[in-house]
This record gives sequence, structure tokens and C-alpha cells, in this order.
Amino acid sequence: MADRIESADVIVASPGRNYVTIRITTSDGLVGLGDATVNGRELAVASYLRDHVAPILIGRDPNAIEDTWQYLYRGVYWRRGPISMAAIGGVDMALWDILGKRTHQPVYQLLGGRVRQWLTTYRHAFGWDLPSLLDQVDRHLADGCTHVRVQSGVPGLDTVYGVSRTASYEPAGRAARPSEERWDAERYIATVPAVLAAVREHVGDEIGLLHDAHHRLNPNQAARLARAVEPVGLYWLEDVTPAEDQAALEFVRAHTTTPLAIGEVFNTVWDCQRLIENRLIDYIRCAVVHAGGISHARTIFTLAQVHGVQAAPHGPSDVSPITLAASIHLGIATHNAAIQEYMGYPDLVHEAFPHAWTFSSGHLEPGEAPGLGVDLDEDVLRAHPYTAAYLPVARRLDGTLTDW
Ligand code: GCO
Ligand code: MG
Repeated sequence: MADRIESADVIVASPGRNYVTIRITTSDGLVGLGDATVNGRELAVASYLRDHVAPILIGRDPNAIEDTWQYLYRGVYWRRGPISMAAIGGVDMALWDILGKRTHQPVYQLLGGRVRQWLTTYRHAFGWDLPSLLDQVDRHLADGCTHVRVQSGVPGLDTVYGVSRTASYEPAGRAARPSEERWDAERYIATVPAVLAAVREHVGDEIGLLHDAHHRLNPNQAARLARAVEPVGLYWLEDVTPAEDQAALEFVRAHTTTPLAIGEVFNTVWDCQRLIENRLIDYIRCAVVHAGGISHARTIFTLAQVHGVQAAPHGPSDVSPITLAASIHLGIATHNAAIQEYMGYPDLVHEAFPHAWTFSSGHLEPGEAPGLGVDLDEDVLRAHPYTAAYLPVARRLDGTLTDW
């Protein structure tokens, strides 16, 4: 008898931070893993999977990856959105993992094989002041990294996106409700260009410098910032305006030659079709999990290739090492994949998800294990149950709620 999906179970655990994992088992005993984490809304996607997806997966052909994607996407009528697309993304990754194990091939091979030897990454460096920022930048460069995203404190603000009070950066706070931060875009714009210029001066011209504005500027502020940093020669300026306002990028684009990157909150090709077709961005940054898995991220990256836009998938620590694996396999096989974000993980995360992919000297490599090459250590996961954690919300100085 042909292989069938026998079970699909969902594991929510918090080895240092919360992750949602779907594990699909086939009638011939193969097991595939997928990541379905949505930071701060983990239980919603777990319920979507447990209550609505797992029951209808049972009995389906695990090899029918594209048909299952269409079945879960078109078959639901209520399409798109981060929860359903992350759920589909998790299932899709697990099915590619199974196909790799069945055929004894790493997934990148099934996607057409290598187009490069490694994936170049960028790391995240932050500091409340310039000396501590330069210190983190230097540490990444000493590790062999060639690209660094730099985020700095802003005088007068106690909290800023990407800058932490602790040694590593983790925005989600473990608490029953989100913390509240204060934000002032004009103070930020007044600070950042000089900081970036000082970092450029420090590292020289060869290093790729990136900066993330985290969707917090209006089009005019974004254009002013992008122009002001032109002399720095950024590799990219990320998320300058709220991502849902595709027309905003038209205005920014018209005023600057600074390369623009956006997309970590997009879920489908329809969220960025206009940006890509009109060449309003240089890099499309969807996360493989939040954009419906390997199958749909590939659709987005293929459209981008047609229009000269490069792919640069999101890779924060709030996507699990399974998404990172999927991203590496896809990136190593995708001609227009430019760079992969690698925020890194606490040690416990590496223990909970033993993986064949490796990171060294600023490079990620997929390894040669069949499938995605990621496992679960169930003892570690059991010992660290889900704990409510939320991303902060932000208010302007006068109390108006704004984009975090
Ligand atoms: C990035 C992102 C993240 C997000 C996080 C939210 O570029 O890595 O902006 O740091 O804030 O993924 O959950
Ligand atoms: Mg970002």
C-alpha cells in the first residue's frame, strides 16, 4: 500500500524561548519536522495545527507536497495571515524533510542542488553607546563575519528596537502581558546617521553594514534617514516603513539610492508582489516559516529573481533551527539568495534541536544529512514547557500607540 501520513503531533516548548514544532509520521515510519512558531502567538498556531490541520492530514500521501500546500491554502477559503501561513509552513517543511529522508538526499538536492558553496550571513550587533556597539561589531569580525547589522541606543529613549540590556538580544519578555516601550522617530533619525558613519569609519570599506528601522518611520522620515546614510554605503536599510503600506516604499525609493530590504512580516507573494514587480526594494526578507514554508518561499523568491530582487530570508532566534535549516537548504539552491540573517541561538536551543547545519566564519552550510537534518531532544523539550511571552508594544512620548 502507498505511504500515508499516520500522525501529526504538535510540540510547544520553551528551551530558552518558545517554539512550536509539528512532527509528521508516515505509515512506513518516516518522521518529518517543521517549525510553526509565531513569536508571542504560539498557542494560536498550535491550536490551528492540532484542531484543524492535523486531523485532515491523516491518510494523505506524504509525497504530495504541492497538493497538500494547495489543499491547506485554497482548501480553507479564509486565506493568508501569519497564523495559517505558519501552520502551512510547518507542514510543508515536515513534508520536504520526509521526502529527503525517503530519497536519502538533503533537501537542497531535491530543490535543484547547490548553486554556491556556503551561505553568507549577517550578524546582529548592538550597543547603548558607540564603544559597546563597536565592541560587539569587532567580536563578529574577529569570528570571520563580513556583514553586520548595527543597532544603537538613542539619547532620551530607554528602549530601542534591537538593543538589549543583556548580552544577547531577545525581544519577547516572559510575562503575562506585553511590556510597553516609548518611541520617538525624530530622536532616532537625529542619532542613527552619525552612529553608522562612526561604525563605517571603524570597520573600513570592505565590511557590509546593515541597519533595521523596524517598520517605525513614516515615508518622509524614512526618505530622510535613507538619504542621510547614503555616504555610509549600507548593504541595506531594513523595514523603513510599515510593511503593509506598499505605496510608502515608492516614495522612499524615489528619494534615495540606499538599498532597501523588507518582508519579515509578509506571509504570501501577494503581500510583496507590487514591491517586487515595481522594483521598489532590493532584498525580499520573508521567513520560510511565516511565508508558507519552502514551497511558497520559493514562489516568492522566483518572482523576485524575475525582477532583479534578491532574497535574504529572515533568521531571528524566534524562528527555530528547523526554519533555519529550511532557509539554508533553500538559500544554497536559490540563485538570487544573497545573504541569510543569523541571529544565533542560546546553547539550550542547539541542544533541543540537534542539527546538521553548521555556522562558522560567518558562513552557514546545510550539511549532508537526509532531509532537513534537524532532530528533537524530547527530554530537553519536556524539561522546558511553554511560558507566556510577548513582544513589547510601543507608544510615542505623548502616549499614542505606535509600531513596535
Ligand atoms: C529581525 C527582526 C526581529 C523581529 C522579531 C520579532 O530582523 O531579526 O526585526 O528581530 O523583531 O523576529 O519576533
Ligand atoms: Mg528586522
